[in-house]
Amino acid sequence: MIHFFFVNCEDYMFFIMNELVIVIIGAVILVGGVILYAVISTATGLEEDKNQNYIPDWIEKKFPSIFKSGKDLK
Ligand SMILES: [Ca+2]
Repeated sequence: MIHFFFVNCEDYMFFIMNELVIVIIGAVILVGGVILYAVISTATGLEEDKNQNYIPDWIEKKFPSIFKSGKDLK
């Protein structure tokens, strides 16, 4: 029913593009935040990082299929 709010196709496309941009920016901020947290927390010693790869070891242990290096961690 959303089509009734828009007079023409251009307005509708603009609305969709805005939504898409917001979602993409949100995803980038989320991923960037996780990477930033991983690097900062391991570099400052906040999180344990025995193999010195800037990924907190508990994350590597939790997702061994993504982080192959986590297999060596005990
Ligand atoms: Ca690590």
